[in-house]
Amino acid sequence: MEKQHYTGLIDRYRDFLPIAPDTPAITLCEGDTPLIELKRLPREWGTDCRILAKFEGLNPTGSFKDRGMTVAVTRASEEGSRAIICASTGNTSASAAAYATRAGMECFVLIPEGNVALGKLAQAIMHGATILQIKGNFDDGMRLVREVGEEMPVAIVNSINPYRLQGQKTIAYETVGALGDAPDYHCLPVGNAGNISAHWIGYSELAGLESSVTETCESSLASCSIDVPKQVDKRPVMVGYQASGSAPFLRGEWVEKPETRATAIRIGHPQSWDYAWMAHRESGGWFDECTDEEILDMQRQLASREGVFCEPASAVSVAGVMRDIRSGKIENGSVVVCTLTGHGLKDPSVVEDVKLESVEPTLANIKDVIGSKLGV
Ligand code: AN7
Repeated sequence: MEKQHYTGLIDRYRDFLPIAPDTPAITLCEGDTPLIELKRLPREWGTDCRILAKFEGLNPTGSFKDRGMTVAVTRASEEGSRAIICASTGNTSASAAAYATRAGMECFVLIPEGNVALGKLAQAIMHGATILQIKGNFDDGMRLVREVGEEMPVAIVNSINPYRLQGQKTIAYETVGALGDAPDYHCLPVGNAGNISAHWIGYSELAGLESSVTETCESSLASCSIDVPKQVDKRPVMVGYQASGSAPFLRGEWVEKPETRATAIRIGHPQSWDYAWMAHRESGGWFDECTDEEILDMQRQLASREGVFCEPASAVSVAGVMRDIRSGKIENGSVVVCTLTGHGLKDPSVVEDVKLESVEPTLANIKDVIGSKLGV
């Protein structure tokens, strides 16, 4: 029967994903997110670059992780796994917990004590995951997950699972679908570095070009020989931005004690280190870093001037783009896409310093405030 409505990534892109025709998809109708053109900020910066936000916060659990998770969990379920496991700075755990529930599987998540945004924690709890809060950071959790995966019957759904990257490459598909071409630049936050690698796989496939990331990644898939028809002639320059306290790609080596208020990307040992460098080299791109202050300031600007509320980690992409446009590194007239990886509602603590005052419920009080704001 023909599908009447959008039913998720796997149904839409099954031919381009390592999923057999008759495998039932474990889905929450992820993907198909909007590409929102920024209007006010580019004008203020005096640029005629087009800047578009791929707003991944509108996925079912509020981040891009759902794209990878639908593919990884569909495969794990098909292979008969009873349980999945991940280490997470928050979003992966929220997504894993939701998709495990869809699949009727157990979900175990390792999270760093004190450094996961409240909304993400609420999701993992509400979806019924078993939460292992560790006195350590994401990198410690990741090491443990790798070890336990060798000894226990649990499928790892971190992005070291190549099916995750296969799902996430669809961000590139949708971007090209919306623009009719690849953008000149695709900019995004880099933590564990799976997403930048996945974007590069997608763009390379659509351009009919070889990429070492695609090759290496596909060779680690059980059975995968995907032939995507060529749709565009070019690939974008890939630009990865990190938080200064947590910027191994800028230091050129792993960072032992990563720190940043953007907890989603508080990662010192990126698992897709080699892939991200391949994308960097093959696209002629670069990595750069922003301070927490720059990140939080841009998060606020996107919310208050563009109407787009993303989480702190996501805002690093636009903070970096602003600087690179101003310096001329990104030339005037370019088409720039920024992946806004997660929703601002995930982390309500960004407003914890704001104290609201209550007033008596009188018409005069309300009119006073409106009058002074509007100058009438
Ligand atoms: C909002 O949830 O690693 O470079 O464990 O949540 O592919 O790791 C989250 C990563 C960017 C970085 N933006 O992506 C996790 C986790 C948001 C994120 C990233 C993350 P990668």
